[in-house]
Amino acid sequence: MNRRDFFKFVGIGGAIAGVGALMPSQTVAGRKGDLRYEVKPGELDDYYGFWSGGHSGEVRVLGVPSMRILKRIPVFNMDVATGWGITNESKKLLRGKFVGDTHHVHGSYRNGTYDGKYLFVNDKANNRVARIRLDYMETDAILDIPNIQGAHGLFPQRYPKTEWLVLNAEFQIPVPNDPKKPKEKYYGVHTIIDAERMEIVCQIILEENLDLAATDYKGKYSMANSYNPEQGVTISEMLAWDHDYLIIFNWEKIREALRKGAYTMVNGVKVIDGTRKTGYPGLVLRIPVPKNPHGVNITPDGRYAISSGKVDPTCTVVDLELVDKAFEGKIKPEECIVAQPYVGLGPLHTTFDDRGNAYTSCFIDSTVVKWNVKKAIDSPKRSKDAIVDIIDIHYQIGHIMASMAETKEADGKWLIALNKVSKDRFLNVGPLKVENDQLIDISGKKMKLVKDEPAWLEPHDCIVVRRDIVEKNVKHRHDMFEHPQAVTESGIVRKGRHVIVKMTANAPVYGLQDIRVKKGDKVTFIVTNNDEIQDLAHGFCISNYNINFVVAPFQTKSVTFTADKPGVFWIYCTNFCHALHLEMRSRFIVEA
Ligand code: RUQ
Ligand code: CUA
Ligand code: CA
Repeated sequence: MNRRDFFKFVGIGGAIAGVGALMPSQTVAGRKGDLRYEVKPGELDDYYGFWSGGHSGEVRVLGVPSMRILKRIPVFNMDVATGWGITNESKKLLRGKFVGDTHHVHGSYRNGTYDGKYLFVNDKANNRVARIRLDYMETDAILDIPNIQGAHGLFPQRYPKTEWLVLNAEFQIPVPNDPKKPKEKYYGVHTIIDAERMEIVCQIILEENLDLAATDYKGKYSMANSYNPEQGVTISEMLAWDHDYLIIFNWEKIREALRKGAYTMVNGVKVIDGTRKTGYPGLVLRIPVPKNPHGVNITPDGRYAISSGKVDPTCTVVDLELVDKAFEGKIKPEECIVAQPYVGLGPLHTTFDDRGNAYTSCFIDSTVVKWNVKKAIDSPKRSKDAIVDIIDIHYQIGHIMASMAETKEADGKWLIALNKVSKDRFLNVGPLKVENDQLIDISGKKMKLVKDEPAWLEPHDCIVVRRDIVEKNVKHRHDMFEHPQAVTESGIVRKGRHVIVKMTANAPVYGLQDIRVKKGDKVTFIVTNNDEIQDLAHGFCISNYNINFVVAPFQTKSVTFTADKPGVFWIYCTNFCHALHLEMRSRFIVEA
């Protein structure tokens, strides 16, 4: 036994009897646990993986199981390779904010599974929500959320389809944000967003902070774990109580409060009171769970909500059918808890297979713990009886996600462990090392680690979506006239001191060879790639003018700036598009 295993054994202590059943020598029953994970040259992956990019501000698309990175979708960041943040179109969405922190990326749903239409992602840094269109895999809307800080848990409605999104505010603040307010007047906020219009429907304020988010499979409830109902502003205050809450929001009551006008307007948003004493009746249910919980995930059958202990080594299983009764006042909130299995130290998130098993990430133990939900319900609270298998990961796991696990079509094939620390798993690249996303085959009884994948800071969470759901919706070219200024014929229009240059890009030429303006003119370039050929992007860079973007097939982008430097400036194509790509250039002549 090596040192690490020794410590683990000591840590698990009394679990040794349970762990005995997990010894590697045991034969594997049931499904084989030997899924194909090598994707050979020319072959395609079985799943699209969508990763939040953490404080890089982006979203990444990976192929699973190869773990090849296929695309980086700029969202809250500036991306020079695509020109995101530089063009008029992207500036309009970003409004000058290029710092983001994407934590939770989720797809839009219909009937409890992904419909392949949109992704949604939060920005914890600047309190925004972005929507990505999956047909182009590009960001198409960004919504600023007032009255909140720490925009964290985000989840779309799963049933009957995604009309609403919920967003949890992890940090409590005064609403409105008045610095004179004492901390007892700081609130957590549950924001409801119209997913199609990307508008705020309303906000519910309460004393508790709201961390991770989930919605049920019936369109009735959304939820949040709260680790700071104490309204603490220091770490010791946040750890003061021996229990915190899993909080459930009743959507019928939210709609009722809106209909009855039971809200006040704060910064243009309808704010409903959800506080303990004066809150709208029947809207919020607080289920006590052990100290400083993390995560809330719903079993694919829709029956149970599971929140992890974080500071406590258990998971808490809440029966959503009992939640109905608790809202009706027939039982107490704590009576909704049907199991509390011991899983390990530092449990954070839970994911699922299609065979009734849950997989919980344990940060401190650096393990993934597979446990059976039914077994946990039949076992005494805090017992280890429900544990089926434990696997070491490398190291310090945060999020965890199995293929299709956030849908009713969970398929129990692949599991991703998103590990915060890689230590010695890759070549040393200096003090700031990559993270380690590990691919685990969960198709058999025992979990099997098959791949390490370095991940640049800081992929936070992911979803793994069956290829057939997404692939059919992804387009090869833009719908050209979706952009109202799409250029079919090149030309220059002068309106006083504003020069509007319309240009086509068609390999290997731009629609205009020379563009002449006067120093001090305001210049707008509108560029449309009207190449019919698939997969042929053109770049548009103006030398020494700090302008550089690409236009995908049939896409239009524009840029407006002041021609403040006289001289001859070559406009050139940055994206290798043709044998004469280097000759694809035009002169931008700024007369003194
Ligand atoms: S939280 S590591 Cu931002 Cu997703 Cu749990
Ligand atoms: Cu167009 Cu290179
Ligand atoms: Ca607490």
